[in-house]
Amino acid sequence: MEKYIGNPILSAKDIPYPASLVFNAGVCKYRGKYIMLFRNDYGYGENGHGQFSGTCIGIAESDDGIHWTPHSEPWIEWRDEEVLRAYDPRLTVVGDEVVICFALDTRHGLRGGIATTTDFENWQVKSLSAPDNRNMVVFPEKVNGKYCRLERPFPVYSRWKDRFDVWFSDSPDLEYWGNTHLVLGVEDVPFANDKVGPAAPPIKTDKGWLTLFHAVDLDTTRGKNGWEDKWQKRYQAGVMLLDLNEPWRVIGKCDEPIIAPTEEYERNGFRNDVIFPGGIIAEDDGSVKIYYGAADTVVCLATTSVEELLAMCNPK
Ligand code: M1P
Repeated sequence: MEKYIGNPILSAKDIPYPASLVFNAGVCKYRGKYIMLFRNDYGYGENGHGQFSGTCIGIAESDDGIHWTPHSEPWIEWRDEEVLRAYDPRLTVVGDEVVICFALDTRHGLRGGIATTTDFENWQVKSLSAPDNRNMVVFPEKVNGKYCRLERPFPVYSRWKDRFDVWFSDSPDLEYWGNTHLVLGVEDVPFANDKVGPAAPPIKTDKGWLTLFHAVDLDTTRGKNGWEDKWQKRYQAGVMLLDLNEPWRVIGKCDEPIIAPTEEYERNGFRNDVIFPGGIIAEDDGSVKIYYGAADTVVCLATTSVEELLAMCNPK
């Protein structure tokens, strides 16, 4: 795993409209171009200390997946009587369309959204989950005739406050979701004590579905950390291998983080020590590009290979 020497690959200074934090991007390779949708929290301090005046999703394009050109306008800013904002997009090419997963803050809870597009100009919302749920990501092909997704609901009554896990559901049409299974619990990850959640879309290999997750540990001795008054968590990236036919079954998993916050741009920002992968591209030569938000402030790139990721998954 190598962090790109030119990191970050996208940050607020590159954006031709108001931007404060540019992070947590989804990326796909579609019709000959790399496309990125990224989160932009803008207007820092305008609504009081530590507040942003808005969040939008921006779009950027690239010919090589490394050098990016943002469009002159945001892609969407979703705000209405019920929805407060949309953010943290993830992109999966399924057949000839792109499935977009995103999180929505609403007046009645956090919802996971799924939409489709074929041109990034017109898009149709297919489903919005019941609250509270987010970090959804869709598999690149159907399994047993169904679309599949990983997700991270927020069960606050049964597992005390922060104890959030990775779950699986499937759907005949991206609208109706069921066949729900627990995939990965916080207790299954030695470097998490708070939550684990889905990251970038799974990659199909002959050994299984290779997929990243974020793993969060909380340390209350950390004190003030980042721009926020109090931030005591650390986000790191892990990888696991899921069964090809029963993708809720973990058949391999890393024992240590595969991307940990070590660099200045990961250790210091709005929230220090956050690695939040949302995009992955498996290239034809076996190399892999991983896109991750660093310190909730910038978009970064790490490179590896399918082979190396598989080797990190110890059989379970
Ligand atoms: O600050 C770290 C992350 O916190 C939230 O993620 P989660 O789903 O784990 O609660 C989100 O605000 C995410 O964007 C952010 O990177």
